[in-house]
Amino acid sequence: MRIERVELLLVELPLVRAFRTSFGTETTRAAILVHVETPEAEGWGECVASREPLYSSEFNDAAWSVLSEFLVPALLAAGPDVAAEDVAEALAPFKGHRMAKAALELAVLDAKLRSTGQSLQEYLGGSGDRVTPGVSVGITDTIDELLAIVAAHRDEGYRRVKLKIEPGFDLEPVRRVRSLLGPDFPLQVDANTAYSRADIDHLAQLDELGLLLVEQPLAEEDLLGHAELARRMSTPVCLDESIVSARTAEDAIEIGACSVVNIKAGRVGGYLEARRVHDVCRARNVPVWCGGMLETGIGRAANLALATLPGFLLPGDISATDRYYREDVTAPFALEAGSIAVPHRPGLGVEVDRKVVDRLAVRRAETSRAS
Ligand code: OSB
Ligand code: MG
Repeated sequence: MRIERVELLLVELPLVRAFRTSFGTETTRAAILVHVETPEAEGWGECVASREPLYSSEFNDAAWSVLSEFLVPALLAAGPDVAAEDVAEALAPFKGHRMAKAALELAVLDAKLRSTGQSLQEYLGGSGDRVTPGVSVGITDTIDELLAIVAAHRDEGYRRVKLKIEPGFDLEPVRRVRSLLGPDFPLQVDANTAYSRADIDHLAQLDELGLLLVEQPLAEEDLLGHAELARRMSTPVCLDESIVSARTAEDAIEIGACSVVNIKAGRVGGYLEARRVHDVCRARNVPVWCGGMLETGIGRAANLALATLPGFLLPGDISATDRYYREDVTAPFALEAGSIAVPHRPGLGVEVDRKVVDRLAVRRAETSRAS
């Protein structure tokens, strides 16, 4: 790919409903979109960082800075022709900033696939026409409010619910949702690192609620704490924040810190590394599922493709567009009979509406190849 021009656009999309987690409340998603132009095709990528470094250390201003000052120049300097498979290596000298790197790699990959006519699903090695997603439900002020939201999602056709929990909003709300949904409905919880090793006995009480898994209860770095927790509870422990590469996935599984892995391409530095995470988990019979970061249609299209790889054995956080946004930068993804169609057209398989992007953009930058 000869990349002629790279554009960064920070867009703001109001959320249909405020999304509260143990780390904060989001009412608007601010996302950096990456647009690359090559003679053959354009490509789009999305950075899953948000405004503040609350989920992880990455945040939009840092991602913008590292992209414009270091990553985009390094990509353009990597030669007139750079393959999507070489992007990660060209960016590797710069430590961390995986979400920023993933966005740039996805844009290059999309351009390449659009030019060769291959879908991202086919390129990644996935198969199938539809994905059965779950829905991630934020913390609410009251349990009644939570029950109303969960009931509405169940009635829309979602077949797996994930509840956000935090100290003070855990056993009781989950118990009430369990009795609303009945004993067999797939239900799981996500603490986004809100607990400590001192809470292990408390967390073990979740065992009586028949959960699919408990996601990232302890700190990002606390693999041994998660291993201890996994020994002391029967509910499978799943890691999200802790898994930043195929290497960390392998290590976490090896020491018994998790028996399920949430894969987010942004968190691990791109869709190619995400596939490697999938591969190491699959080789060890560890089921994976596709996490979400309130993506626009760009990241959502890519996640749908990723979620069709064979090791994705649990429903992912890839809900329909209307669970997040009234207006998106692509055509909406709809839930039909409990599932969402996977794009099959080249690249991401979706058209980005440039007019909407331009209207929602609050910041822009562009870099062109010098010669
Ligand atoms: O921990 O999975 C998470 C959203 C933002 C940041 C972190 C997380 C989430 C979600 C929402 O749970 C998933 C989605 O529907 O996009
Ligand atoms: Mg999570």
